[in-house]
Amino acid sequence: MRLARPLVLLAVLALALAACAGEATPGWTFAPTPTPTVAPSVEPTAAPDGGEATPAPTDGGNGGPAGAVLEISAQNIAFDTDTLTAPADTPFQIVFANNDAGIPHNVEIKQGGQSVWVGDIFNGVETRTYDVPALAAGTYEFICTVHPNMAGTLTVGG
Ligand SMILES: [Cu+2]
Repeated sequence: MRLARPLVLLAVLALALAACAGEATPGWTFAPTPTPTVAPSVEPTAAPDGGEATPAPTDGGNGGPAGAVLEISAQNIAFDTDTLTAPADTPFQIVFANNDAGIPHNVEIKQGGQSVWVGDIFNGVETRTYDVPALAAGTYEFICTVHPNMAGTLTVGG
């Protein structure tokens, strides 16, 4: 049994060393509490308060970009004006007031004696709004179909 002693001593020594080592330096350490990865809090993009964008007026709407509205009236079988001006290549409107009670009038547009556009004929007293299609630039005549002596000049694009 000569060999047993040294082994035991070694074993004891080893245990002591292990214990010492264990006390001196902790075999393990708490890992630093991992900082929870805080996702950058993306705040919901607040809708701009009342920021209702005002779209610029675009073409294609009623009346076109200019939204031109001509006004004309008829009374005592005569138009109140003999000149009208409208934008070229753009639909426009004519607000026509027939102030002759019981008498039919309208507005018709001609060029070189040829009818270009005819508005509905209706009895006064009534006001109607005509939608006139786009016309090429130029000089036109406007008349009342019923009373051709009611006439004037429509300048388009001038
Ligand atoms: Cu008339």
